[in-house]
Amino acid sequence: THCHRLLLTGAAGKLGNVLRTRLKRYADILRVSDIADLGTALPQEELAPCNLADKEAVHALVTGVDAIVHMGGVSVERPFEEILPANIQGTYHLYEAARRHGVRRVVFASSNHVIGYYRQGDVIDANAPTKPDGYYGISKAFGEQLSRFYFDRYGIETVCLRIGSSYPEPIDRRMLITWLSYDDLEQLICRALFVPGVGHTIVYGMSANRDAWWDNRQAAALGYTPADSSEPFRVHLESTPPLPADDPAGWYQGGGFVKVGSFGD
Ligand code: 15L
Repeated sequence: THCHRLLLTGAAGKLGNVLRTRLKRYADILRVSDIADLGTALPQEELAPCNLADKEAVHALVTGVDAIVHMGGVSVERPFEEILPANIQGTYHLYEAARRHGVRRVVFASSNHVIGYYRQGDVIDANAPTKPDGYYGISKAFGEQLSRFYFDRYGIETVCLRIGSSYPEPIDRRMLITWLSYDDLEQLICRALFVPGVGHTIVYGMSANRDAWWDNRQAAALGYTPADSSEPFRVHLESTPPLPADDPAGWYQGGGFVKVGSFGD
């Protein structure tokens, strides 16, 4: 459960910033990367500012690392022109660099938005056909497919984490179901990094919440045993007003993402 040099992309992002302190436990050196300002290097850190859309820069970024936790890219629904360089070209650059520089394991931050157009209440596992709820979800489905290809062709192992809603606490009714605590996120990443022989695996990032839309036995097979649950927040969240019955955000697993776009014309 330890490696020499671990690369964390998206380290200045919402979850990246949380992982920046937590992932140090699992590596001698944590190389932290982002297009945004990373501040000053903390102990054990190597700062590596990088635009994922810049192929040569990504090759330099990946040189000398043992494993990658890829959190980088746009993390919400945006116009395709913004998703393309960061999420699609960027993830391609990362896998090409991993191949060229001999990296054998990647943990890819996918998202529940690859299956966002399933209905709330439907129960699916990680083998269900994708139903992305926008360009962001499509880019994450691309990352899942790309990593599948790099495993089949080159043997680079990836665990894709279809993260639900990773926040300090669940903050709306949907998150009673989709919430992933930071401790559980850390545990899942640790399993994804160090369990031998994962091949190419897709798992859901959810805590041990009472109700689930996702059958997460692929995560259980990695030894993931979530410790947290949204249950302590239920009484409060169920006292907040429900969404109107005609609001699609309440129909689909992707929630409000199904309403974002079409950006412009
Ligand atoms: C995501 O993929 C987003 O990155 C995050 O901001 C949340 O909105 C989350 O999904 C969610 O579905 O709650």
